Amino acid sequence: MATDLFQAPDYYNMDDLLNEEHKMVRDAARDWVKKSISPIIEDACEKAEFPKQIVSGLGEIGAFGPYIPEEYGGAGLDQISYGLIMQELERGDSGVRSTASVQSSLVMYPIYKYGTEEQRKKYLPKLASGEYLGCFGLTEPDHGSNPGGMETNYKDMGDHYLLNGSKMWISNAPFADVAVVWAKNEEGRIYGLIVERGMEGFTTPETHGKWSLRASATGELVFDNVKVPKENLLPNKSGLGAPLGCLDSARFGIAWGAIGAAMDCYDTALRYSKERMQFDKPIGGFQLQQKKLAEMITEITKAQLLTLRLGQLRNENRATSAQISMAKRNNVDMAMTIARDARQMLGGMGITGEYPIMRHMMNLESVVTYEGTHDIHLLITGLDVTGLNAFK
Ligand code: TGC
Ligand code: FAD
Repeated sequence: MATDLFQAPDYYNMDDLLNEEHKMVRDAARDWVKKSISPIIEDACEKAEFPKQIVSGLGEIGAFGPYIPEEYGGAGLDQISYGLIMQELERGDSGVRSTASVQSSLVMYPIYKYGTEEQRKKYLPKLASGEYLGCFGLTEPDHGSNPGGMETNYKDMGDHYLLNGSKMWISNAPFADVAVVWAKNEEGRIYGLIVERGMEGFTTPETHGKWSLRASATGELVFDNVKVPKENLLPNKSGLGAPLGCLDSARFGIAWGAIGAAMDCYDTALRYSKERMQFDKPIGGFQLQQKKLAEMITEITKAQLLTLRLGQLRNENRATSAQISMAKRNNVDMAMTIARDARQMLGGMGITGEYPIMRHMMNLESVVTYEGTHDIHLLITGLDVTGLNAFK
């Protein structure tokens, strides 16, 4: 197991723009990743195993529902703190960040925002502590980028709802205690339902054979005449805007998370470039390698500024969905480019698990696809600036 020597780059003194709480939260997450993720992550990825033992630790550091009010078990933090936690977790591994962002933004957020007071009290504290793990079912086998076409549906049976259909590519599904599932009612209107493990007819088969996000468990959600109690419907928002509202929050977290992965790749390549000798000098002394490092730190710095400003706008409730799309798309693309360049800088060593780069590189192939693909986010920006819809 390689020692974690990570040193976070801060080229523009971004720390000066953070308050004491931001730095405290960020440093706690950073320390936890060094202690609890770095020592186990390569092994978990190699075995393609979700390290279940991290769930309670994520709860302890406040990574589940950082911005959910404390009365429901959340940490009551602002959006910048949430972003910084996601950055640090993804510095460890995108799969770890995935577990936390699904739980926070895609499970706790809809229950908090669209649920009843009873639902909040019943589920949020257990999700915040990690006693419960949750998942979010939007994508279906035939409806990925166009979730509005979903076929999963429920019927009103008088004293309960009857849920049928299936979801696929669902993070956390194989281990989830609860699932927030999006389905159409008899009028074709989309609502969220809380489905619990153990309900008859509900299964969560695991998806195997992934070469990306291997430390995150992915699976299907299958509903075969599942009787869902009526009190499990999230009543306070309906339509596609309800799940998309959750995605705004999760995409914001990914925009920060991608910076973490990029930082780790840059930091690894920088250190290696000073140690690795070729032609009797460190490879960092060659102009071609310096070009890569200089471009990496430039792009990381730009991404840091973008997300910090977006965090300020989110704190003021002024960030638009299109602004979030731009940050998600830009930062994931930036991280992918940095991961590829960093891997090359390590030569043959770059493909081994001795260094984290190849793992980040493979993970980012999922991150660029989920929560809206690279192309979908470009079309969202295109629509926003032209007013013309190029989706359909
Ligand atoms: P469209 O007609 O544009 O919109 C339908 C309704 O939704 C509203 N809306 C939003 N509301 C809140 N936030 C947003 N970001 C919103 N975007 C749109 C919109 O105003 C409208 O409301 P109303 O009241 O008029 O009905 O919908 P469309 O069918 O044309 O689709 C638009 C499109 C393509 C942008 C959208 O469907 C989309 O974003 N597609 C990508 C799908 C996606 O991101 N799936 C993610 C699944 S979850 C996941 O990947 C988790 S991975 C987690 C992990 O492991 O970390
Ligand atoms: P498709 O929609 O079939 O897209 C295929 C290609 O066509 C893409 O390149 C896309 O950009 C392009 N395309 C599609 N429409 C257009 C268009 N109008 N114009 C131009 N190009 C277009 N979903 C959940 O609900 N919950 C989860 O927890 C979750 N976790 C995931 C975890 C992993 C590891 C992965 C890989 C996915 C996860 N997803 C989850 C699903 C993810 O959100 C979808 O994979 C994603 O939205 C894309 O859908 P798709 O795979 O069906 O691709």
